[in-house]
Amino acid sequence: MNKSLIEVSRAFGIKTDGVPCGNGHINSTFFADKDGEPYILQLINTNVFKKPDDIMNNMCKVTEHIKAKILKSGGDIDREVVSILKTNDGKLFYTSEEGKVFRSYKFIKDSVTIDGNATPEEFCQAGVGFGRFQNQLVDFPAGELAEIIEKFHDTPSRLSNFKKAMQADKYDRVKSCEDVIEYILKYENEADIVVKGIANGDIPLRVTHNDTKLNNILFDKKTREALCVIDLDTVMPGSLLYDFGDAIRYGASTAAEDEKDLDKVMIDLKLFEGFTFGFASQLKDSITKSEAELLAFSSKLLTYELVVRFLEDYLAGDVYFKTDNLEHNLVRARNQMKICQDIDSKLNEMNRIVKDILK
Ligand code: ADP
Ligand code: GN1
Ligand code: MG
Repeated sequence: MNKSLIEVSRAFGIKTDGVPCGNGHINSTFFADKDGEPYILQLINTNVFKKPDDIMNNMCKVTEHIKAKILKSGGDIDREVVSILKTNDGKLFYTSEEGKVFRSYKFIKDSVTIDGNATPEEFCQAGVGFGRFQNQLVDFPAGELAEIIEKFHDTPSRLSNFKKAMQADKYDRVKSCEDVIEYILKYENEADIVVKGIANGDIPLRVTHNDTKLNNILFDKKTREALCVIDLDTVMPGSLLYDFGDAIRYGASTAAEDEKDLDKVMIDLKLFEGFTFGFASQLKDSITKSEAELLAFSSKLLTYELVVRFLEDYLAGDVYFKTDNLEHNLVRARNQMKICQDIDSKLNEMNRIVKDILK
């Protein structure tokens, strides 16, 4: 790694000691510096993102589009959108001698990510941030974007991958997770509601972020207002419901995604209300009736999808998500299952909150 880091630093004209930054499950992120200014250096996980060219071209197009909007509205392009640092020879990423792929961005100063629990006000700001991001891309020609990971939020396709891993049971793990398998199979009939809606034209296809975890948005350190949406690898055509549901499943939970004590894991309705309010403040005029009807349900669907994905990875031998121990993915799957169950018991109330906010 160190040899790579020296070589990569030279390619971008930056310095880094390889100090890690943030808590992503996919890429590896490091603090860096260029002429006294802070930067981020990121090792792209090419096991997940197999075509770095496509990712960086998408990212370039999307950030340029957003930049133009920010300039028009008198905003600050140094703080409100990701700025890619090109290599010394003008490339969007660098492939090291050992075949590792790196990119670099400006580190957005005086910003923070929230890795623990947000307050309802902060989570409302997250809603504003992700809603604004989607609004900034409302006129972006979706056909210009490469599909980075095929069928990323296609829950039935996730289910079918999970079933294959279950049948193969390569690591003899099925017997340790029968409770979760039973849960997944019990609700499989709900898995196709959004993909079907998109296919038959009921739900509009938009340009969406697709990975709206709370730690994928930067907040202003002082004001705690939403500043900039980051982690743009999965920006591609999708549904507004994916961004809403994924943000809720992660950020409105009362506990971390890998909390083992399930009594601590619930959906906090104040957080749900906060995010919904912020999100709707940016998108109220464009949310369609069919999207509004499924908004609360999308929180369950996206949580269910993560039960399926974490359990599939557990059964396949932990090949996708970064894990700290052999049970990490199973713990995450049980945690997400508890959120699904809690959403089920609160769905009527969540629908009422959505209706109230959108009226
Ligand atoms: P991953 O795909 O692994 O989740 P991210 O792009 O989300 O990677 O980056 C990981 C973390 O690094 C973020 O949660 C955030 O804390 C920090 N980070 C990333 N980009 C920036 C940036 N431009 N400015 C400040 N912090 C950043
Ligand atoms: C990954 O990269 P990160 O940590 O923001 C994953 C998401 C999952 C999430 C679960 C490209 O997100 O889809 O919802 O972990 N990203 C990818 O925590 O698969
Ligand atoms: Mg991230």
